[in-house]
Amino acid sequence: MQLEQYKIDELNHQHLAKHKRQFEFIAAEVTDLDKVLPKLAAFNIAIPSWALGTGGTRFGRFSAGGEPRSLEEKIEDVGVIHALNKSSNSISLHIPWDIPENATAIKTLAAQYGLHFDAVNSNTFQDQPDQKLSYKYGSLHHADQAVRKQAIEHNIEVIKYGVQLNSKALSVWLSDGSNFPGQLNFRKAFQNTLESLHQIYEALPADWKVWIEYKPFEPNFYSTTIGDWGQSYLLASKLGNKAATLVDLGHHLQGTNIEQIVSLLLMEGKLAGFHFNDSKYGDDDLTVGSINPYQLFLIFKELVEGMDARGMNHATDIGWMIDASHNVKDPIEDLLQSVQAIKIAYAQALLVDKKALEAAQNSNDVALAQEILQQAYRTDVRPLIAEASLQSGGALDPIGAYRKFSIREHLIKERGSKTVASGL
Ligand code: PSV
Ligand code: MN
Repeated sequence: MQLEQYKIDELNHQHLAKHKRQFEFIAAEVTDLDKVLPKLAAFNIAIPSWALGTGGTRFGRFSAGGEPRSLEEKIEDVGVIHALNKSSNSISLHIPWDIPENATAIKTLAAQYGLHFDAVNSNTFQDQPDQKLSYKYGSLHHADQAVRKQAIEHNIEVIKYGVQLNSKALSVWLSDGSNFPGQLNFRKAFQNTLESLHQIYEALPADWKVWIEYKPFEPNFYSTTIGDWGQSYLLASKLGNKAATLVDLGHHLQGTNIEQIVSLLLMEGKLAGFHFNDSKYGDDDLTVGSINPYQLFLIFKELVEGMDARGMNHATDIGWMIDASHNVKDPIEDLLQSVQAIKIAYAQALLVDKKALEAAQNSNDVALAQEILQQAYRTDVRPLIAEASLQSGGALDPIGAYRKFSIREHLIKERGSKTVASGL
């Protein structure tokens, strides 16, 4: 379904007076408003093709109804999200869950919604029905060269799909690891992974990157071959400057200082991008900002400072993406909430008084440093985000608009209540 602009404009109009009051109140406090608003308007977060259906656990999966049945319908759903928030202008495909059979037609459809294609993701963590060799004991790290070869060829095929779609990066997450001590020779597993990634790296077009994601556990519960940022960084450094580390917020053990990891990767030019989500226990894939919004803010504070130090463009020089699972929520609502949470953290990070913070740090004024950070964090920046959305033609309140237009009800009518989208 295509959301007509006039409907969004009409709805915005009904809430305009209230919005203007709220916006003017906060705008008076922001020193660089003329710089902050365009940055917020330019900031986009990619939507993964596998997050448009309801997720689930191994115990069950409950459809939201009206789930997209094809890649085309997934693109339509991202189109709805982008029409409402003007901040989700790309989609990231997971192969073979979403194979673009006719790339030209898919690109044309996406363009109708103002969308392009973000990184393409390979999948060597599941066996496909027509697959010769199994990934039960891993893929790129496998002891058997024939399995490694099959996994390398799959990644090269994914790059080819990506080239047809004008993607610019291959995102690799391996589930390779071991379940019991003694199962694996760590050094051999690492060397095999490096050698396999090297062959994939060689197949990258000149303007492409490979993003190496890490994760400490699941589905393996004793070791993971790319288990943390150190292992990912080591691989990325050995491969060369087209390789960098991808940080998925859920892929850390409890208490890990993610903002410090981000800051150092950025300093070394090795931060490829993000998979945003939130978690309380492990890789919970909860809505971004639903559990620990302060951590998200602290991450963005490092991002803004680190990107500015390297003269990077906030909107385009890092891959921003959501990687979440919505077991009980409407996936579109969850994604809208996630994008809003990311933009809130970003806006708060833009408000940090950098000079004052630097002075406090240099004089070891710990209390003042905390005050400065929390002054920004405790600012209600939502009217700034609403204003940026309004100026770009989006909704002042994307979720409110989604509900007002009864979009899920329309999708159920069109697609049925028992559809199941491809993905995990
Ligand atoms: C693995 O948990 C992961 O975070 C990787 O990014 C996969 O591509 C994705 O989730 C699959 O759902
Ligand atoms: Mn991920």
